[in-house]
Amino acid sequence: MLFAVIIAIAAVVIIGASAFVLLRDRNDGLLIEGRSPSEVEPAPPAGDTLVDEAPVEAPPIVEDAPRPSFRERLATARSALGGYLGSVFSSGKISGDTWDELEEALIRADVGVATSTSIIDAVREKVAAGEIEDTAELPALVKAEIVERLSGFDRSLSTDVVAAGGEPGPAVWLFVGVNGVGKTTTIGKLASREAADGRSLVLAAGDTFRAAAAEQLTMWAERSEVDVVRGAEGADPSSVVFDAVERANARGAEIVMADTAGRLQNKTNLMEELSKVRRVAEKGAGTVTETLLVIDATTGQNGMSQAATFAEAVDVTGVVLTKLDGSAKGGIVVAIHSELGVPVKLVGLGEGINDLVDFDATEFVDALFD
Ligand SMILES: Nc1nc2c(ncn2[C@@H]2O[C@H](COP(=O)(O)OP(=O)(O)OP(=O)(O)O)[C@@H](O)[C@H]2O)c(=O)[nH]1
Ligand SMILES: [Mg+2]
Repeated sequence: MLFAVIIAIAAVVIIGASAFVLLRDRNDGLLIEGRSPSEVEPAPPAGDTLVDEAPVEAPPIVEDAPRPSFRERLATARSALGGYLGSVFSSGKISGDTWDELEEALIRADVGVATSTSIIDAVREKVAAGEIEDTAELPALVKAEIVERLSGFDRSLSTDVVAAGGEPGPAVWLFVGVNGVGKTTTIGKLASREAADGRSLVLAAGDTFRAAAAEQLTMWAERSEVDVVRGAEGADPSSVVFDAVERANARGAEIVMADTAGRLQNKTNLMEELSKVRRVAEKGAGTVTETLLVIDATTGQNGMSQAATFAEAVDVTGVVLTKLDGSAKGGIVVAIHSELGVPVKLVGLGEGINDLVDFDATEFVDALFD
């Protein structure tokens, strides 16, 4: 009898301990996600093997967060620039050293050698003309020179197929760039924004290199309830884009946003493939009205060398500069405009669906300098 009671007590203790461990592990799972339980995406239905097959990290869901401001998200870039320029601006009377220090500071902030030199030459002329004498007055002059280099660009995203030399039909926006810069995420964010504005869209999963890429785009498409056209893994990306244009045309959709696989700019065959995608996008009823080069701002001057090669392969109409919320120093914005002559049209300020904003030169420069 006593033996039976001991067994029963032991069983209760073991079951209780197991239940405690199980519950604690579940809670840990939620905490590791870093989100509250209500924000965690619902589990896929049983039997859905997509999640197992595709190791795609779902972008974080911050659907309700307001669109961020440059000021708020450029804090890291601002403090980097402040660190480089602070001592130059506070050194007192302008001397020969001022120019060397200013040049070094601008180059360290990713403005690029050629652009830094041209900014300094312009500022020096004003100082020589007696406009200012003290370094404390330099920031205003440097800011004005930067704003001038960012001015006069058309940053709108065009759907004007006739202006682009085409016939009435879907406008195609092509997204290109090296691996991991944020092409697919940008399309996801932009699709959400354009769909909310009442525009009809079709997404083309032109990254056929990895099955996971189409999955990732499909997840974004589902969030915005827009149509997506996919091909088999390894399929010709041109044919996927062609099919998406056909579908858009049949449905009277206004825009096709075409994703492409990330590629290194020195891979000639892959750059040729991109030129082909662009050509085939216009074989049917579509007209490419935007070719957007996506650049990761944290890659600094490396992004500039990518840009030149991409611009040769496809006629780049604008740049999407992503990850400006990260460790980017921001000066690359100036280099892109003055060295490539192409405007930054959109800026990525985070991973969430609302973290894509139109580029605004004055707001950007104020956020960097103030
Ligand atoms: N912080 C931050 N992260 C971003 C931003 N844009 C994209 N990302 C992240 O960058 C990573 C890569 O994004 P993707 O959209 O998959 O990049 P991709 O260019 O499509 O990559 P490939 O298809 O592999 O060439 C993801 O973790 C995104 O969440 C941004 O503006 N800020
Ligand atoms: Mg991608």
